[in-house]
Amino acid sequence: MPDLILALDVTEKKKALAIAEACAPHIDAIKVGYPLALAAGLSIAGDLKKTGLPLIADFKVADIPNTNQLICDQVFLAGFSAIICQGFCGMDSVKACVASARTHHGECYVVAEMSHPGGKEFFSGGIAEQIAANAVIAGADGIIAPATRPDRVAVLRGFVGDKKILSPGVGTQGGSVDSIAELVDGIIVGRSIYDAPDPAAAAQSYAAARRRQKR
Ligand code: O7M
Repeated sequence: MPDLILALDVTEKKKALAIAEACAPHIDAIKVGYPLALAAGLSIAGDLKKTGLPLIADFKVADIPNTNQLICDQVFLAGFSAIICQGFCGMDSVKACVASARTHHGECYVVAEMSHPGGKEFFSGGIAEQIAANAVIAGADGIIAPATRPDRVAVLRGFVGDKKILSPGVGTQGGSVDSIAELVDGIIVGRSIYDAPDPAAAAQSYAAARRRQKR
C-alpha cells in the first residue's frame, strides 16, 4: 500500500496548519514546497512537526554540488526529514544532496520525470531513464515520477528496482489512484485535498482508495 503524501501548497500559514492537523490522521507525510515555505518561512517545519508526520521539502534543488549541499543542510537543520532535488544537473549535484541527507539522517528523492504536459518536452527520449539510473548510483532513496503517465512510471520502475517512487499528479492533474497505486510507494496529492470543502474527508477518501490496492 503506497503512502499518501499531502502536498501542502497553501500560502496562508494558519490555514496550512489547520489543514495539516485535520488531515494528519489520514496521511503518511507532508510535502512542503516553495509556495508555503516562501509565505511562512522555513520555520514552518517546526510548526508542522507537531503533526508527528515526516516532512518532505520539495525545493527541487538544482544547482552546483556545493550550493546544493548548503541548501540541503539548511532544509534538514530546519527540521525536514527529506529533500527533493532535480536530477538534470548531473550526478555530482545529486550526490551532494544525498551526502547532506546522510549527514542529517534524512532522505533524498530525485525528480526523474514531471507530471504536467510540458514534462514530456525535455524528460523524454531517455533522459528520465538516465536520471533514474543516476539516482540509484548516487545512493538516493528514490525518484519522483508522474502519476499522469503510469506507463512511464512502469518503465522507470525498471531502472530503480526497490528504490521508492513517489508520484504526483493524482486528482486535479488527471492521474488516478487506481492506475498508479500498484506501481509506486507514495502518492502525492495537493489541490484535491487542500482545496476540497472538507480536506480531512478528502484525505480520508484518498487513503481508503489506496488501501484497496495491493502494493
Ligand atoms: O495535486 P496537485 O496537482 O495540486 O499538486 C501536486 C504537487 O506535486 C505539487 O506540489 C507539485 O509541485 C508537485 N509535483 C507535480 O505536480 N509534478 C511533478 O512532476 C513533480 C512534483 C513534485 O512533487 O516534485 C517533487
